[in-house]
Amino acid sequence: MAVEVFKEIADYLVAAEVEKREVVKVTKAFKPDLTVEEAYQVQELLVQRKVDEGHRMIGPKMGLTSKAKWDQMGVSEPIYGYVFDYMLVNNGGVLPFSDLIHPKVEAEIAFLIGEDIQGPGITGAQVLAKTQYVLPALEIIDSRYENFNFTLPDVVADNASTSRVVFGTALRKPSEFDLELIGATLSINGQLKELGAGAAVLGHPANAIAVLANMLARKGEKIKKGEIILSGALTSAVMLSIGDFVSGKFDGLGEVTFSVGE
Ligand code: 0L1
Ligand code: MG
Repeated sequence: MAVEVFKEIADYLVAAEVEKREVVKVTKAFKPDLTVEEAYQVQELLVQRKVDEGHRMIGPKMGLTSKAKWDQMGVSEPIYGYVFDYMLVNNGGVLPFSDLIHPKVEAEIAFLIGEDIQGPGITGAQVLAKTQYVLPALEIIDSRYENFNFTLPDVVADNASTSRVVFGTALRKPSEFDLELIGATLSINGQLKELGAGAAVLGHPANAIAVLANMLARKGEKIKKGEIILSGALTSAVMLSIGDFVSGKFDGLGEVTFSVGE
């Protein structure tokens, strides 16, 4: 019985994404007592649907990894979701606004994983040892819920609001940086909107990847070699509008840009 409801919820959220329309949150429309654990079961069904439809997974992503995000969204723990190939936008490319509902952008550090990472008990230092490269990224989040209004189980079921990603082209060894101190700015149309440092992400972006490895281990899964993983936002998310030119500048990692088209 429960599994049928979970499938119905996954279909509801996939339809909202495909039809580009916001919907009432799941804890209001279906199940007020949905737990975080159940929400991950919904997410798994949603992710499986994308795989069955032929989409290639780029990797998991971490969300809600900073105090800024917790304060912004009224929650207090990290979550994960999954990025797929159809979500990729070229660096310097155009993001069609009409493909999305109410997108926001945030600056992140991504990790290209060089060796499998199997939790539990993984630390940030172990993640760094198994990371081939780090690269800058802009994540575009697009909650399927009205006004980005959700509880923790709602956002977990909704694949952590994952929508689009622009990866930068600079691949650098993590040993070349102190990722805790790395600074980033997020500007729109030449105006500084947000700024942050790596330490905003659970003290160090590698800590977020370690938390992910340990969360995946609870369901017998691991981080896999070759995955490119967003570690979470250094800043608050900024609303996008048609005509915006978005630039994220990362200390030592270069610039990532995109334009918002119609
Ligand atoms: O990547 C993120 O941190 C997004 C997590 C979901 C919360 C949101 O939609 O802002
Ligand atoms: Mg994010």
